[in-house]
Amino acid sequence: MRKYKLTMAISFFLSTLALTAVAETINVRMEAIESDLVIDNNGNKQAMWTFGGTVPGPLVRVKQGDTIEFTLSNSADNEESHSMDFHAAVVDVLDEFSAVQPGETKSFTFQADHPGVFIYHCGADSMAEHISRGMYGVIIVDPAEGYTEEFPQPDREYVLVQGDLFAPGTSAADRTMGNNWQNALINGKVFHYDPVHDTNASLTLEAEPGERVRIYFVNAMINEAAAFHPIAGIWERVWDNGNPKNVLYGMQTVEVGPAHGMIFDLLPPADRPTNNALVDHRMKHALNGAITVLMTYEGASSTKGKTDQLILR
Ligand SMILES: [Cu+2]
Repeated sequence: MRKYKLTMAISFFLSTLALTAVAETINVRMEAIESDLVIDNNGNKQAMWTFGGTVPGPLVRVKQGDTIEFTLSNSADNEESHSMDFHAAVVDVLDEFSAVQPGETKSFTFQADHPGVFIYHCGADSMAEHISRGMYGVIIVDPAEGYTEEFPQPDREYVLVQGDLFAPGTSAADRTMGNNWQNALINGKVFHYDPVHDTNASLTLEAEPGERVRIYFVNAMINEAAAFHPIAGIWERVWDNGNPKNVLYGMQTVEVGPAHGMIFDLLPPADRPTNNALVDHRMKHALNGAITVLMTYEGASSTKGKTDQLILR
């Protein structure tokens, strides 16, 4: 009995040591940029507000337990105040998440204690306008225990962020009420990865037959949920909020609310080439931009869905 207790104590000590030993401090700097951005596959532009000049902003990826030292700079050339709201942070909304005036810079620190896939977004007034003009992105917090049988290592990983596109010049009040809504954006563009509905689309997601394809899906739409479904497939597993403890099996359509994220795994057949259309099954969203084609075939790109190719630009 004593030996058992001692073993337990040692293994607890070692696991604590392992957790603390790998925790790192990560520096993340972003600049708020207000500029005209291409919002479809045809080169059309609209006045957007961004973190770092892209929609979505840069992907932040850390490990559970890591400390993030974040700095937001708001150029004096900008007209708006901006702020940063990391959904992976437990802090003070009036302190860390407060607005940064043009010409100012602000830093804060938080520890990423919960694993998962989280949105980050600007929370400056009017939040509806700042988010729907493109001020959002994704932070992935990988679980401290790494991959397990219940949370297996994927062969490919893609990040898909769904956002709104309103008619140019739409006021904050109209955006809040959903007026003048025009399109759904996937990673910043209408039908970004869908050459079927837009022949100008040059990108698709790719995988080899039989690979485990992991989608980090975040809904950045300000008012509406996304009903995420893989046409001609079934989500083999889904993790609500991307937390390995929140697993669902064999799902068809999963509702992802505004400002929420989930992990979706797809296992395409190993013995034939296949295609899936990853859609928001809400037809209003799908047919106005929220369809993504995943092509699975032998000889697929060896870089898409790997290392720095999680968000295809
Ligand atoms: Cu903003």
